[in-house]
Amino acid sequence: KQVSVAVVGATGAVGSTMMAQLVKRKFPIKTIKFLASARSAGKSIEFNGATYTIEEATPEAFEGVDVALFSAGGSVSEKLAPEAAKRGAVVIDNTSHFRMAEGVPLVVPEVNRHALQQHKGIIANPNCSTIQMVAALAPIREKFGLTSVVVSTYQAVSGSGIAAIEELKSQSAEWDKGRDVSASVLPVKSDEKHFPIARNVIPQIDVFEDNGFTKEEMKMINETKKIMEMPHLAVAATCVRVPVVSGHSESVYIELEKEASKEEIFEALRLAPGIVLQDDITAQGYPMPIFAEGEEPVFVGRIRQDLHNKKGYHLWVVADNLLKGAALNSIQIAEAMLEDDLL
Ligand code: A2P
Ligand code: 11C
Repeated sequence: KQVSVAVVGATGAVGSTMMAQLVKRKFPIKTIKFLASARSAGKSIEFNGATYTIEEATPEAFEGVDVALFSAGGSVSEKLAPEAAKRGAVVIDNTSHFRMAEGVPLVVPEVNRHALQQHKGIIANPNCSTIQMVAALAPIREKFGLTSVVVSTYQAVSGSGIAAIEELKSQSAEWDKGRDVSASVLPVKSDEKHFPIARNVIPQIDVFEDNGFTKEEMKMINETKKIMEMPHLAVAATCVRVPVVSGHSESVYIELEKEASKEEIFEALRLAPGIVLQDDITAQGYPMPIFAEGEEPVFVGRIRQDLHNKKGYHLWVVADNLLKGAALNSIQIAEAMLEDDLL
């Protein structure tokens, strides 16, 4: 079966990665169109050796589309995803807008593929930092249960879009100026203050909520419970931006229901789809973002039993945030829907 595809936000960091994934994975495309803002409409875009003209994302643009891959910001999804769904397209939305909505499946195929069956036209792709964490936790939960998760993240600037990548690059070029380098994007474009990310780490991703956690931290907390179907799971997160272009890293502490040996945890991860166990401390073998960039799997290493709690384990989880964290997971959702006759 071949399907008609629309990529919304084709000029962005995630949109362009989605296009590359469609080609790489040989997604069965009947027709494809590339949508962005009015600013880009009329410009050319290359795809699989051919040149296409970018169109403005309007409700009518979704006529005849089978699957619409959205990555143009929450407000675009809010306005246009229902319009696309109304016209018969299945929307796979990369923004946070619909993720927690009742009736919208929030899916990492290796973890909760079955949730796709309940879709009503819109499927949400989780936040990048959530995807890689639940992908690593699900096979462990399967065998040993899970009672709590405490995560600290080290997130790459590409999670914040092309402007943030440019900012890190230009600040790195201005390195000698030290703390006087100019900043106007990170931590949050719309927030009052901006700080350099070169030579720095910023303990703020997205805006603060009333409870003192940031929106990114609350996404990790709420999305993890929804995807794992564990509404009472105790989850806490601290999300931090680091001067890495691509590849989010996470230090994750988990508590299990049952005791497990390190070898048993290794075995659960070795057998899990989409996971690469990279844990050989005798040879300094552990995941790092420079090696995860451009790669599809979620890499897990530095696995240690806690010294005070035998049911406690520490893990280090790294993945390319634009691939498994966004574009690849979206395409995998589309592939799963095709296989399961949902498209
Ligand atoms: P455009 O290039 O026309 O502004 P990133 O997160 O990497 O900055 O990418 C954002 C993506 O969302 C871009 O493709 C951008 O297109 C698109 N976008 C932004 N605003 C709109 C809008 N109002 N309608 C459609 N697409 C939009
Ligand atoms: C970041 N996780 O790294 C964010 C970006 O909800 O899809 C992804 C925002 C989202 O900045």
